[in-house]
Amino acid sequence: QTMELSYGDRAKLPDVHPVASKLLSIMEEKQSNLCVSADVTISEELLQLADSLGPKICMLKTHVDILEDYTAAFVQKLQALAEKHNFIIFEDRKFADIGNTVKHQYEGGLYQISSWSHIVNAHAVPGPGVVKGLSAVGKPLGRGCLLIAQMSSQGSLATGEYTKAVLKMAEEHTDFVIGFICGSKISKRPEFIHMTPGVQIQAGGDVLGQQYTTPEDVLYNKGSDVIIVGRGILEAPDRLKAAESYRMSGWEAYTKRLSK
Ligand code: 6AU
Repeated sequence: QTMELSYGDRAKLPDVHPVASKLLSIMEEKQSNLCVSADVTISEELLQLADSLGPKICMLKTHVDILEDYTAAFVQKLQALAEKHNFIIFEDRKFADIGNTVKHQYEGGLYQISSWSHIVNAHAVPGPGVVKGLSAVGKPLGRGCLLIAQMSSQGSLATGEYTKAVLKMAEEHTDFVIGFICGSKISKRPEFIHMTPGVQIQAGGDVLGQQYTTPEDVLYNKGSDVIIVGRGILEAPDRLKAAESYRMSGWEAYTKRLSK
């Protein structure tokens, strides 16, 4: 029976990636393992969400390619809000191509993701080249990457041996990969951060295959570190109240786990 390290302890591990360390420190300080998935299509609404929910979250996840009015000025404002409220920005781009292509997609194009997003994620399907390509751009900027080891959607192919291979790929690139998108804890290495989407107060799903589990299940039973919540908060009558309730149940489940 070994005592589990707290987020704060893990932030101080000698081999922890700087971005992972920053996130873990924020989690400890703000008592929040909540990442809000800001899946809205108007940039003003996204900024307003970031400003109002900012104090409750450790991280804000974006899908910039669903915005209908994206501008460079928008990301500057988002960065300012991340500073103001002390949260990490995670662009959920899900890179999944050969190294040379993802390098361009990460650095260039309309969005220039590497210039503003602290964290991005990638599918491991292409093999290690996808990590090497992203790392060529992101490492010099001090960015971090999550590998998608499992998915929350029904019928996901990211299971079993695939998940194990993703874990191995992560272990071979710890200078850039800081953790996973996953349903449960898959690595014992405390420097890795496990992040889980498909979370709502009530288990269930949507009509397009999304499957939901509860914060308690994800953080206490499954041993993940961060809950990623979109519609559970976005579709609530009072988003701030909903965010606070996810923050609180997330934090309670985590503290309960620590004293297991
Ligand atoms: O809470 P929801 O269902 O409204 O939103 C969940 C968010 C969406 C998805 O694109 C994303 O989480 N997501 C991911 C991520 C974060 O990579 C992986 C996955 O397996 N399932 C999932 O829902 O923005």
